[in-house]
Amino acid sequence: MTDQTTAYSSAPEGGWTIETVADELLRCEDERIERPPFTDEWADLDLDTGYAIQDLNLKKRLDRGEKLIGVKLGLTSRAKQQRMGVDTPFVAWLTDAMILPVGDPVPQDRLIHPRIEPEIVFIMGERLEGPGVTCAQAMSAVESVWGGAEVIDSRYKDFRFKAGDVSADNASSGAFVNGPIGVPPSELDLATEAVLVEVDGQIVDSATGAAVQGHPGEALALAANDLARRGHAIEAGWIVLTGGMTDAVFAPPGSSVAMHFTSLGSVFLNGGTAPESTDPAADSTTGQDD
Ligand code: OOG
Ligand code: MG
Repeated sequence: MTDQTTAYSSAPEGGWTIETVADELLRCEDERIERPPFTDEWADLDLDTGYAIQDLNLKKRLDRGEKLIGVKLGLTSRAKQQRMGVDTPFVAWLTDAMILPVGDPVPQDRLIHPRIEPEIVFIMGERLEGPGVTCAQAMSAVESVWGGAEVIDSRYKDFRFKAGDVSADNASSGAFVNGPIGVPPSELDLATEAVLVEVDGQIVDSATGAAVQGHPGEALALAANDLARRGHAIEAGWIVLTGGMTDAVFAPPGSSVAMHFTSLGSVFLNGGTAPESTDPAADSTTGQDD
């Protein structure tokens, strides 16, 4: 994809550790390097080890000035689980560096191979602390519901990973943007709220909120309960991305993606232009031919 694709590090002598994987993942993110999954070399890198790596890198993100603004769920729909070959939903961190201002193009200059997926997004009115949180309790802590688009970007080549790899990689976090309308949860039926995914003028996929754990509130409850195991609560004011409702679509330079929600409006994302460090010939392509 870029001229940097071979610049990943091989396993240190003695094998990978939580610290060395964390460093390598953040370096790959900062330098736009894709690499093979660590589980190729470290078979015991499981979900919880991945969480320890994720938490270490959250600390580094905060130390360099980013602010923690919420959480995202990964692999909460069958569509995502089947495509990625991982069937465990899990939680990762959102910082303010991942906010994509409305109207901005896909930030190709800081991403490796972005893909976009539609998500139901919550803004929390109250703190939500597990364990034992139910869907109804979770929904009563929500202030508003939004339609959103997440721009995911795996540090793993071809998005090939196991649960431990992807939890370590902060669930392929990249950027996200919210739609134009936020409503109180009582104003709509989230299970039947639908989305149409449009790429370059064609509708390529669709789903309803029920695709996400039966109801996106179940995903929120799952996040609260999972975070409780890790000593965290979901705080008032946080943003929660409940997980891709459909498989993600590619977002190359020059593409045009829109997510049309039935009640929550449309989110439009322009694929932007190729970063200067990549093949200069890419400037003259539309992204559709490659
Ligand atoms: C993992 C990221 C998962 C979602 O909504 O399921 C995620 C991936 O697909 O690379 O953000
Ligand atoms: Mg997502």
